[in-house]
Amino acid sequence: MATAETESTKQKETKQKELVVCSHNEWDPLEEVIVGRVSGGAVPPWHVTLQAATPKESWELLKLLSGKPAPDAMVQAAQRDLDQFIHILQSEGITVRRPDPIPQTNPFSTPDWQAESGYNVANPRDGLLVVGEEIIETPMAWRSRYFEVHAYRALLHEYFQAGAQWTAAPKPQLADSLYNEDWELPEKGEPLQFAVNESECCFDAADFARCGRDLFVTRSNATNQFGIEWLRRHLGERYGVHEIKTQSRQPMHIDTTFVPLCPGKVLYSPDFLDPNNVPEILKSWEFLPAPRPVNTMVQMIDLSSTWLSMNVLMLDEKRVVCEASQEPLIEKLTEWGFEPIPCPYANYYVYGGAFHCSTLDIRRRGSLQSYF
Ligand code: ABU
Repeated sequence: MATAETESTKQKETKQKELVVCSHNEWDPLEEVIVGRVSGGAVPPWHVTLQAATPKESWELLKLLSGKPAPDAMVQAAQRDLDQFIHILQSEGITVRRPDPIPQTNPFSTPDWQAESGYNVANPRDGLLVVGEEIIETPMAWRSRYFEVHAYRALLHEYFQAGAQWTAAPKPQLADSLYNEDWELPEKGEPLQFAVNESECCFDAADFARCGRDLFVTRSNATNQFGIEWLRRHLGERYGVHEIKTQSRQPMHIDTTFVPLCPGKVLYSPDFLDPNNVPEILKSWEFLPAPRPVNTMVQMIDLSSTWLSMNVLMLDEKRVVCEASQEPLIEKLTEWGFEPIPCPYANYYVYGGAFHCSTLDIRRRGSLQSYF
């Protein structure tokens, strides 16, 4: 005979099954994920927000190629890596969904400004944030990304029709006054400068890491305090939003600085984070220093820091998809008790992301918990 306890467990499981969007953290067993596309992408138009987020060595080429379609050879190489990644996910029993192939190469304008082109739909992690059963469109700071979310509309409609909560943060105007046009790369040890000020609310979802009832965020060249405060108030008292101070001179997304792997363990970049300078709440967590990245630069243009090496995707508390050539990281993760799944992905980096950036976990099996 079923006890009251098993009945209630069964009810919970049934409820969980019905939730089409449900992801509370970065490590519960992954069931459904959106994976980005590389076709139809453009080299992002030159802008101070791009300059502030990309290696200095890439600036001249980025200016030269500004707004042009991504070269074919680049698309094909990235597609080969992407196919392998998708194959791994599907072989692990995970449902893979894709954005619509809407070309991002056309110019467009708003009443306030014009953009030479869009960017790409390679990184769903930036424009959409899943917190529990809610999916939130984020107010991204790059003008080239203003309409990127349209590639996800069909999926958003489907998730909404199936019962998900769908919200859009206030759409910013992205007026000229938002940008600090005189941004300069600070010398090592100098105070950080940011390409966006506080005149409008903006944030990228990839500046947030989710650990159940607590989220961690970095102020960056895409996320300002206005954006952080908007999300804090929106989520309300059920959640804590804690700021992680990055030492990156070009901060853009928390997932190359601070990557929670499972309850109590976080992978961090020793260049970007001082584990002695983190919110008090994290004091009981183990900080695992990521080994120095193996140089994987295969394309002429580089949009990200080398710490994309640690931009891994957890399939559950153990299995972790890592870039195949990052052997020191793979070795360390194994030593720390994880089960790395290597996948070549260096050709994708030119799209500005790796496994975490290029995915959006829609559903992970688990419930809302506090880990602190
Ligand atoms: N989109 C992730 C890139 C972050 C970085 O350049 O460190």
